[in-house]
Amino acid sequence: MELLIRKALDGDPRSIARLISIVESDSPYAEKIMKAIYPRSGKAHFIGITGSPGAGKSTLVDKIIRELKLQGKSVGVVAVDPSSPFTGGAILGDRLRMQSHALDPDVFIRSMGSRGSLGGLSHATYEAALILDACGKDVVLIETVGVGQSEVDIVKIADTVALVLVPGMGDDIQIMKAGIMEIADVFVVNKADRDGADKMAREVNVMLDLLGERAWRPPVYKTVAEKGEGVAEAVAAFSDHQKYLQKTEEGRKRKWQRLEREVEEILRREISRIVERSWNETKSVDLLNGLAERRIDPYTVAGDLLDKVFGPEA
Ligand SMILES: Nc1nc2c(ncn2[C@@H]2O[C@H](COP(=O)(O)OP(=O)(O)O)[C@@H](O)[C@H]2O)c(=O)[nH]1
Ligand SMILES: [Mg+2]
Repeated sequence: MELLIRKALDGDPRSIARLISIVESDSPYAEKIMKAIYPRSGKAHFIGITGSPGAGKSTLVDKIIRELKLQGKSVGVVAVDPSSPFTGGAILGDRLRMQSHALDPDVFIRSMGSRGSLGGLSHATYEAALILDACGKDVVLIETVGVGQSEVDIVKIADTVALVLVPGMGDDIQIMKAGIMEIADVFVVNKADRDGADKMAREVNVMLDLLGERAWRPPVYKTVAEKGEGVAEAVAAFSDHQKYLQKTEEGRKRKWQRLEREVEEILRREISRIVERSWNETKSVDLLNGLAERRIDPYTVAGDLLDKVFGPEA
């Protein structure tokens, strides 16, 4: 294990992949790995790329990687797709779209399904990003399918959130109701080769006006991801946003919030593990019969169990 961690921290892609798999599988080694890598993390810029399925996120990520590489940066990608455990199809698609970097040792691409807590985004996503960070990636791109909660959850992980929109598609109505306007730091209107991109960009700006004055006014860019057009400008905005966070109170607040949530998430996981173990030891035919026959109620059962685990004072 020590050797594996050392090799990963030195940037060996296969060792990094192994570490992420171990952490993802929730093995008893996961905590050991996270403890070992944690002191080396905290340097990378985490950029969330979110938006509706088909908006062009993976295509865009591919071009963002290219741009970052031109700047001499090393890049890690975590692509999260909730449909993957069942179909695998979407993830294959993501892979294909980022294939131009498949053989590049400086670019690490990882796809994973989303399950577990943190809303739609699994904690493993965040841990994978931390591992990539510790293993020397300058930038970690996190692609999430913008369905429901995961779209909003990305803000808990990423320093900078880019929301990818496309002309038409009724996105204009969608974004307003999803409360997504507030979480985006940069707007990307992709597929600008299609009609309506200017209108879309204007609408976003109007909505940003309605949100009122903010220290960071999210810029709106038009891109044609397939051709790489406009991508350099968007990437420059990501880095402007990072600089903004580094020198403002908002940046510090975001960081602290994330750290708080990290501890809370670990606490939740550990506590439920302990409680579940105790419940599995406690439950019996007698007890379940008692519940069925209403000789005892589930609140009392749960309360007794908690008393047993944490003591009656808790
Ligand atoms: N016309 C056009 N199509 C694009 C553009 N960017 C991506 N696409 C296409 O849109 C489809 C979905 O792209 P993908 O990157 O998989 O979207 P994702 O689901 O958001 O990751 C693919 O067929 C892409 O080739 C663009 O700028 N213009
Ligand atoms: Mg994709």
